Amino acid sequence: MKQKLRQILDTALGDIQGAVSKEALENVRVRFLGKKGELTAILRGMGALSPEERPAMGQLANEVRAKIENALDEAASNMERRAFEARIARETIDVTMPGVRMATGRKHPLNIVLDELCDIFVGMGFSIAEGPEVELDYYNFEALNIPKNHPARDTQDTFYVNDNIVLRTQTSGMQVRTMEKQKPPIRMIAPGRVFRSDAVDANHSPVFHQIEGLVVDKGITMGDLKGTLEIFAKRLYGEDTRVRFRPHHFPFTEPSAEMDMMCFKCQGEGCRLCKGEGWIEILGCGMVHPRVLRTCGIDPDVYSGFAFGIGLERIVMRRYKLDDMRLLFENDARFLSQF
Ligand code: 2NM
Repeated sequence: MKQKLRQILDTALGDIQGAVSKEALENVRVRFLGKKGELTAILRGMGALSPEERPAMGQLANEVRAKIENALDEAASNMERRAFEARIARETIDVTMPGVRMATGRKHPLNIVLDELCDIFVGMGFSIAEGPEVELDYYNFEALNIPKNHPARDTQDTFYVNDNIVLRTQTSGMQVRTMEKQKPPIRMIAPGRVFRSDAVDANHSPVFHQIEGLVVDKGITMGDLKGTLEIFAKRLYGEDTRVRFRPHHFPFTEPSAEMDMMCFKCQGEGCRLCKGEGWIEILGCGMVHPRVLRTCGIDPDVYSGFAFGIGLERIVMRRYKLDDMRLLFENDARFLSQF
């Protein structure tokens, strides 16, 4: 029996040493110490021994049991320690490694210039009004004295959602809304995205941007229009900038004009930049038509006003010497990351 116990101990210790997992250790425990285990069988057989043999053999069996249990415990805790060490090694962070630079976004060139234009007007006391890009026919055309048969209303030029709703072709709807709910004095600009059914090429896009402005008060004259827009041009292009006003026609203003600035490259001589004109068109403007004022609830016998509309894309293209408008809408990061 002594020999049998020693053999059990040797086999158990060998198996424990060879065990590579918790499951393997548990199998060893069951095989030797479990209810039907080999050592358990020996202990049960003790009853057959003589009373003289029993104490020594009992002690030996208990020692074997204790050794196996210790070996199992030790192997289990070794396994846990090794797993923990492996995890620590795996999760080690080298705090001396150089950092990974985060890719930060940046302002789109249209927004760089838009923000600048807004700053200029805010600096002159204008407030900013934003509104819907999907607009009622009434705000986009009707209230602006654009008659039903006007070519601008043609489906060739305007995206219609239905008979009454369009994608706004100008931001003037916000001017109308402002006049409807605010008593003069009014000084506001409405920047935003507008839509016209144009084919895409280097100088056209069905989506583009405008900043339209409106001033209404008692005694506003063409002199206020010219002074305000000349200051705007000088703030944007420098104090040396010269401007001129050319007669024009818009249904919503009377009289109407376009403002040009003298070509900064040829000083009015005519060159490639200004296409031989000597002048570069900056914006459209005019005195708000009395009919528009009245439609919006403002008495044209008491108040007068001027309005203007500035196309953003052309200013941006000139500023950054872009020869193709599509660059502003294709969102190619190689282009945009230069700003
Ligand atoms: C332009 C040119 C001239 C304009 C007029 C109005 C309103 F609502 F007050 F009548 N808003 N914007 C206007 C005037 C727009 O764009 C070239």
